[in-house]
Amino acid sequence: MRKLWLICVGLLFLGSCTSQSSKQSNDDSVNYDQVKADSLGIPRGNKLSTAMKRAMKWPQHDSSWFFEYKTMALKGDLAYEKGVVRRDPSSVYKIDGQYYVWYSKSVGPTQGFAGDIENDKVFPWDRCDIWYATSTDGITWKEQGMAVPRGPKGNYDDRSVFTVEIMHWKDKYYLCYQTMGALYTVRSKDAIGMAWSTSPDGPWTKTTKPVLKPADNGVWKGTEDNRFLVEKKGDFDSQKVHDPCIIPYKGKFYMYYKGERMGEEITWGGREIKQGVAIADNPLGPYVKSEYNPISNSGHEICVWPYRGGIASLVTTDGPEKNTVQWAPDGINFEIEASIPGAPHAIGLVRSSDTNEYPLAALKWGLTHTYNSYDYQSIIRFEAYHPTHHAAKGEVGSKGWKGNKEK
Ligand code: AAL
Repeated sequence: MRKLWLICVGLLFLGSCTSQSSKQSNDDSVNYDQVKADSLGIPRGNKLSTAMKRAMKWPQHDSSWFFEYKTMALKGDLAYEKGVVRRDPSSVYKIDGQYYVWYSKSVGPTQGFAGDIENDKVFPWDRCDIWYATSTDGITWKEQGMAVPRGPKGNYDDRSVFTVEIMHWKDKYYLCYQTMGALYTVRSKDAIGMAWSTSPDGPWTKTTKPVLKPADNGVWKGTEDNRFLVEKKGDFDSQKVHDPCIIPYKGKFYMYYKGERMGEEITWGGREIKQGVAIADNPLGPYVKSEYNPISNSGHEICVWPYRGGIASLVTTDGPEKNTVQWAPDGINFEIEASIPGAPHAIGLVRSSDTNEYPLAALKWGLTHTYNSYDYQSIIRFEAYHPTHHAAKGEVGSKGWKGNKEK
């Protein structure tokens, strides 16, 4: 008897599930667009699943933003060197027939935060200076030396200068980069610094003060050096401002950056990371954070380029919208254009190419970095291409992808 009762309850439960799913698979004739439905393979009729209703809202069946890529090792001085960290390459500029790149460089293993943080190296990007290299083919590189060193003891940048970007504007070059002042603790806040020069070979003049700082509206809980314990988390960039990249845009200078938040949590897409933009009238600032910040809900290193009057962005690594290419007609309001399998991170784009040629022209080739071990990273090259078919080996069309190499 008890068994029969349990079976009845089970059947009732199944019944309610079925009626629930048929409720969800209902008519969506309001948004139904026959042309789009044919293109996207959305069934006719009035029984659309939630996934199909969502697909119906996609703007188009367009693969022009979709890419795959391959990576390859660099040669010469930027080939992997044990005991040395070279990471976070800047954009690449072609100047007088030579490609230039700037990057973070440090030596020795990472000890972390458990030991003597006054003398140890807590991260691979701790105790870095900014170095640069040149190449004629983008594959074999010659390291030219240090461009920007850490500041003197007591300065806001005396512990590390790292994750650099370059902007060429009129007759000057501007490097912007992350800075860390001693002591580097788990709760340390950082700042963005800048240096300018009339030549890519320097000498570089640093601004006396940071050009961007974290928001000052979070409150730590207690005194333990623990970044997850907070009374108040504050804005998305209450602890760190990272990965600056400046784009001259609409007669102003848009500095895109990544924020890290005090009390960071894990979301349904991983780390709680967002990006923002700060805007200035002049390259050296002052940079004012946009009222619309944050302008992404995901991402890690900034990778942005101008495209057809707007700004495109490759969002990687963290958050629910990681591994997507997005585009904002106004540099602020981004929409997803494509989802990229395992998108390359820490990218340095080749700024000399015409990024307006087609959506992904900026990504024909560029630099990225790889973890040879937790301690040591090296810079590598990527080349993106636009696949036009998915075909088996030997199948007609299996070589049918359009190369994306620089012309
Ligand atoms: C990078 C960047 C920032 C972080 C670390 C070094 O790739 O996001 O620079 O601080 O990792």
